Amino acid sequence: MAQISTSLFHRYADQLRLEVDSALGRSVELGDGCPTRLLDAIRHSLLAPAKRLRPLLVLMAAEACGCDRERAMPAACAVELVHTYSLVHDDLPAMDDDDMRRGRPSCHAMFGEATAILAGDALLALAFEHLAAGIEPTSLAARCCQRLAQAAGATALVGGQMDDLNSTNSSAGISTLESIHHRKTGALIRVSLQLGGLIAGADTEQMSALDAYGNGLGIAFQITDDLLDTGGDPAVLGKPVGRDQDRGKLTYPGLLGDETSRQRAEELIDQACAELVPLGENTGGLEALARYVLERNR
Ligand code: GRG
Repeated sequence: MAQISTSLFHRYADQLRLEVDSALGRSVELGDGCPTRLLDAIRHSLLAPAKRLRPLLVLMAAEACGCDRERAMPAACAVELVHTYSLVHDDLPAMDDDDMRRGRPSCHAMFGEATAILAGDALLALAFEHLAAGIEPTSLAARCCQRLAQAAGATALVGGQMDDLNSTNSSAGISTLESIHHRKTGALIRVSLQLGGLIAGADTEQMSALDAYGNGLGIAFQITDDLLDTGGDPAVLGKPVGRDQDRGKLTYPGLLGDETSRQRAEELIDQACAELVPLGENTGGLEALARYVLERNR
C-alpha cells in the first residue's frame, strides 16, 4: 500500500473539502416554494464549518477503487445531508438539547424548534433526491438509495439513536455500547465507503475490504468522540464538553477509562488499515484519514 505524508494528506483532504463544500452549496439552491426561513435554517446547519468526514470517505473509496471522484460527488453530498439532518434532530430539546453545533448556535437555538424539525426533514428528503438524480445509471442510483435508506433507518442510525437515548444512566456494558455505536455512528461511515465502492464498480472482495475498514474506523471514531467530550477544547470543537457525563451517557471512557479507550481506538485503526490491502496501491488517503481520526482535536 502506498503511504502518503501527513502534509500531503492534509492538502488532499482540504482540496476534497473545498469541492464538497461547493457541491453542497449548489445542492441547496432550492427553487420557489422553499420559505426563506426554512432555507436559512438548512444553510445555517449544512454549510457551517465541518470536517466532512463522510463525504471524504465516499470520494476516497471511489478513488481507491479506480473511479473519478466527480462521479461520486452526488453520493458524497447525500451522506453529508443525512448526517446534518441527524445532527439537527439530535440537538433538539426532545433529544440531546444542545445549543451549540459546528461553532454556531444549533438549528433550534437559532430558528426555533419547529423550523429545526422541518429543516432536518428537508435535508433528509434532499439527500435521496440528490442521490437518485445524480448517479447513473438509474439501477445504480436505486441501489445507492436503498443502501443509504437502510443505513439511515430503524435498524441502523435511527435505531442506534433510540437505544442511545434509552441507555442513559443504565448499567449496560461494552457489548451494548458497541451495538449502539455500530448503528448510530458506524452505519453512516460504512455506507459512505460502500457508496464510493458501488459507484466505482468495486468487486465483492473490494467491497468487503471497505466494509471491514469502515467497521473499525466507525468504532474508533466514536471512541475519539467520547474522549474529546472528556478532554477536548470547546473552542476548537465548536460545542461544549462534558455533556456525556452530565447526562449519564454510556461512553467508552466511562466504561474502560481514558487510557484503555485510547489503546482500543489505536488497535482498531491498525486493524482497519490492514483491511485495506485487497484494494491495492491507491489507499494512502484512506489510511491517512484513519490515522487522522486518532489524532483529531475536533
Ligand atoms: C437524530 C436519527 C438521529 C440520530 C442522531 C448524529 C447523532 C445521531 C448523534 C450525534 C451525537 C454524537 C456526538 C454522535 C457521535 C459521532 C458523531 C456523529 C459526531 C458528530 O459528527 P462529526 O464529528 O461532526 O463528523 P462534523 O460537524 O464535523 O460533521
